[in-house]
Amino acid sequence: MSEADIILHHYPRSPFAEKVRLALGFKGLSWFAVEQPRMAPKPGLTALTGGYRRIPVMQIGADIYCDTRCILRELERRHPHPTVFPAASAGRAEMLAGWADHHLFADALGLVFGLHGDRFPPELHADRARFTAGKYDRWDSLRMKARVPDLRAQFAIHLAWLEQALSGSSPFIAGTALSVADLAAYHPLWYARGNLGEEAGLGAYPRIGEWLARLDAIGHGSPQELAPEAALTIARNAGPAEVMLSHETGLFRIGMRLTVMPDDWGFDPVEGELVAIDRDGIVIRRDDTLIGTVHVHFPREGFTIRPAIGQ
Ligand SMILES: N[C@@H](CCC(=O)N[C@@H](CS)C(=O)NCC(=O)O)C(=O)O
Repeated sequence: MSEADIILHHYPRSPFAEKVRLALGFKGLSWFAVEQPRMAPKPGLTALTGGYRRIPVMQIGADIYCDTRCILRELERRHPHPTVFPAASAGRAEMLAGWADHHLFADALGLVFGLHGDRFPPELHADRARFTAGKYDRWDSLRMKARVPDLRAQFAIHLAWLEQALSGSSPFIAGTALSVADLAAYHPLWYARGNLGEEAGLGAYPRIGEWLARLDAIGHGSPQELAPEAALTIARNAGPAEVMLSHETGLFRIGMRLTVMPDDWGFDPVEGELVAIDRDGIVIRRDDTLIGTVHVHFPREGFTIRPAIGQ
């Protein structure tokens, strides 16, 4: 293995991981797959991130990329062809991806748990109730079931929008070329279809059906299994790469201690020293007794940044 190898921390049934696996496939990349648990604790993951437990996380040597928005941007920087950020849909594709990652994903998740929550162990319900701090009806099966009719109606509206967006001259959601909007809209439907089969109701939307088939055919590139301990050793033996963000600081001084935390779910703050920040991303440095120095990268969008206590 080399320090530039892509390692994806994931688990097979994770929809957000599927979004990245599809990008890896589209770009025709080889990568290493580390399977992480689907609930906390995830010691082999949080040792790298400093507390962030969401899936997926991408690791390249001692650089740790959290959140699919940040992961896709970094993949694009390192492997620009073929692009998942075509110029013709710049901005628009990101906006649509934000809608899909939240609204479409919430419909799919709510339907899967509302219809078949009993397929998942009670420990998972309890974990997700803590993870989302009470959102999604506290993951209470009865309350989730009661919301199914509303969710069906919401899902139908969102699917109808997609069907319209895929009309005639637009084989992809934001136009003639695949973009992050397609990757983001794909994973909730992949998840709904995988868990609900025909009950997901996708059969009523022929253009979505054709579009899904096109994306299904992309595949995942060439993954190879890697043990979690091996990924930690790679981080320990590597040094963080040169930082590519501009060092624009605004409110924050380089070197100050900060916490970075998602603003929607998975409220685990990660503390470290500011290395770089710009409009789109932030990099913090962590010096860890187990794995040495790592740089942890986050997007700005969807994250809150605060001075660490005592700053
Ligand atoms: N905005 C995040 C969302 C990630 C996310 O919520 N992932 C789910 C899995 S699909 C998760 O971490 N669930 C809890 C868990 O796996 O522990 C991203 O784009 O990466």
